[in-house]
Amino acid sequence: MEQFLKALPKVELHAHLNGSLGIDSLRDLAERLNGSASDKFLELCFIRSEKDLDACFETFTFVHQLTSSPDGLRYATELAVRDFAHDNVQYVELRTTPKATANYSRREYLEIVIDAIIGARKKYPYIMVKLLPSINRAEPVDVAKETVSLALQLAQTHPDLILGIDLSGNPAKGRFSDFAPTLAKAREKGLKLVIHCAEINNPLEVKEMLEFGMSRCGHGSFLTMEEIKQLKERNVPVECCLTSNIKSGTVSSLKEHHLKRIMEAGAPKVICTDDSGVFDTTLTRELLLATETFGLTREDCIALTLEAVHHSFASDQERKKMVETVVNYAASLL
Ligand code: 6MZ
Repeated sequence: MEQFLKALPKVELHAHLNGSLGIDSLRDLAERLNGSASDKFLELCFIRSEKDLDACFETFTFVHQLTSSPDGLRYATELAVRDFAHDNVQYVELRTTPKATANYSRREYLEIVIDAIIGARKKYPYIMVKLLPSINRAEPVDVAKETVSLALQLAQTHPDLILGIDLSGNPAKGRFSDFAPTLAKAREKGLKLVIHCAEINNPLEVKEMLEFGMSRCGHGSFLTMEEIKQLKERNVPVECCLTSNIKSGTVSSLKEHHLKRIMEAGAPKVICTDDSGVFDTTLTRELLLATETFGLTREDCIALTLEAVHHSFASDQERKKMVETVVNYAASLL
């Protein structure tokens, strides 16, 4: 099964750029920037088994140190694409929060990432890469407004690259209702919305988010059966990130993972990594965990991949190409 899943041309729809650098990439990045990589520092960039969501958000601050310069950010973007390409991912929607440091502005942050993606597309032509700028809900609303405004401007020059906006960050911080008008503006102007929703237990906020609507729901760990049915009616998939949910302690065990309830309800879902670096996983591994835990077959994994193609924000032509690649792979196994 593992070999089959590794070779499967996979589709990744929920991946945070700074969380998606595997150990080798982090070492390459630290060596390039600092001449060497201390094992102690690299250890800080990974979650062990804390089962603590706040610990996850602290972990990102270590990776962010390596991407706080233009060179670090550019190389990290290329390495993240490299890691997905090596896992035989044929399409990835990378999300990232534009940051302002002493070395770049939020606009420059996005321009650097865009340039790096365009460069990486040439180096790894097998993989299609898209970009979803993220709003960090722990930051002020004015920052969110700037992010949406930049995304809209840059989407004009890169319409095949910037396809939507993500709302993420520590779910215990900030209020969705404060960000809703800014998200609504992004949607009105044509950007898709992916929203981290029900990652922690906050029924009132989940209700607000579902009323507001979204193209895909990030995590959904605390959705009730009623809410799962609502998403099914609207054809909104839940982006299920198994290892992330276990390591951050929002789901108690793989067997208890809500992917089971979602599948039983026949509701749409996609399997994703979230932060393949920080959580030390790959999309191959996430699919393997799903097969081992819920007894999925090869055919189920192919169906899941086609479902991910369907829910991606790729163009019709790109989706057609992805379907063909998956179908050809399945046919080659017969
Ligand atoms: C919510 C998350 C997340 O944007 O610097 N992020 N937000 N829930 C999660 N589940 C564990 N995992 C990552 O990538 C890292 C940032 O993505 C968000 C956090 O804001 C984190 O700082 P970028 O590329």
